[in-house]
Amino acid sequence: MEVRAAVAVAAGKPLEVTTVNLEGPKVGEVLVEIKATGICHTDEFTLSGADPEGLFPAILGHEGAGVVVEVGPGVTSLKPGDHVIPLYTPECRECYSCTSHKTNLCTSIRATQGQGLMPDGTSRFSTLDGDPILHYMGTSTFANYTVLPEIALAKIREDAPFDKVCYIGCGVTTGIGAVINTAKVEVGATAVVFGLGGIGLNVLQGLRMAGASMIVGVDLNPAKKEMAERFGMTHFVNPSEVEGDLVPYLVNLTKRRGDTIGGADYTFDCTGNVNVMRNALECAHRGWGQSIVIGVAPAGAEISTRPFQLVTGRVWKGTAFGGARGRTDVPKIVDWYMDGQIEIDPMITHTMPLEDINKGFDLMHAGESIRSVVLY
Ligand code: NAD
Ligand code: AHE
Ligand code: ZN
Repeated sequence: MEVRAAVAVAAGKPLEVTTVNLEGPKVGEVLVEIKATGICHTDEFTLSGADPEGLFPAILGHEGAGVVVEVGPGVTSLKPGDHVIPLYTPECRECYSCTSHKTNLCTSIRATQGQGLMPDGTSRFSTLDGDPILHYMGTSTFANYTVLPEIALAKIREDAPFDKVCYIGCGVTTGIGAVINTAKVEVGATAVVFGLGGIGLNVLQGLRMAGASMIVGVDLNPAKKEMAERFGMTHFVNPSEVEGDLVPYLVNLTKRRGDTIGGADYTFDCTGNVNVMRNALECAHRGWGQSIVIGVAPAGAEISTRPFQLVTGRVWKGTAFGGARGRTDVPKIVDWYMDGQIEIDPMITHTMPLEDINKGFDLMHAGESIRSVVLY
């Protein structure tokens, strides 16, 4: 069938909105009509050329929601009409990783997914001339129809609005999951969140849900302060306004009564900047502070710190998709939203048709949006 898609033709070039061919679902695959998709910083990261796994031409997008149109042979858990959220971290429930129950990083189709291909090693997308176009993160939600493996779809309730719950496909789950699944933050904890964008705000609301007592937000853009306060931030720090080094400033700010050292129980990097990651680790409390890396750093970037930081009990951890097992956890997060336990609407600051998708990237570059959502 012919579908409308925003194609990433080359690194650093705007997406080209055009008509492409999409083959129907093969064994174990599902054709989904995408109704809405968010634009995450990771899409920008790959489009910029900074992603070591970035391949072109490809159809980006990994934060979608839609409806099942057709299922391929062997698909048993989904049927046409089901409402779904695509999962860039699938959940096969059979591989060594899934059955370990130690990680959400299902490995059953990761190799082909990283090559922009379906599990059988081919692409379903092509140009009208028949040249292949690659998938991205196994989801390719910047197209109004896409094909995914059955194990990469979470079935969700039908009364959930696509234009909001698409954000659960990445940002909401990543931020809240980093707090609940990865850090396992306890009531009364102190926390510092670096980067108050689409991920950082969800870390904030995760911390609020977990009952953190002090939630410090750090961002170079002062315009992020107001929204961050709405999502639970108790103290705002703009590094460019801090006299002296940021780390001792934050260590002192998070010092509790009776503590002579200071430092936060939990810190989170939501910037992808390796210098920020180091600061985040080093302002975690001596002896037990955990620092969670969420941001995705460019090809070639490396983190560093004095090993003494770890010897003295700080813990450096990372998280992908907030440690969430997508088919199991995503429907529950949709319920949280529908029940009013988490907020999404204020973070969706802009919506646009697919034709204007590049404006969403412009708004992100200008720091003017939290989430832009493309409505099909
Ligand atoms: P965003 O652009 O919405 O937000 C980034 C924020 O960081 C902005 O508010 C910006 O002003 C701030 N910032 C940039 N440099 C800073 C600095 N030096 N100090 C303080 N603040 C700074 O991006 P996002 O969508 O929130 O994504 C954030 C990061 O998380 C990206 O690297 C993205 O690729 C990554 N990400 C990771 C996962 C995962 O599963 N691990 C999931 C989604 C996104
Ligand atoms: N391909 C990049 C890394 C990109 C990355 O870290 N992706 C995150 C999700 S970001 C969502 O916005 C992730 O889930 N990673 C786990 C995985 O298996 O890809 C690189 O550096 O090679
Ligand atoms: Zn994302």
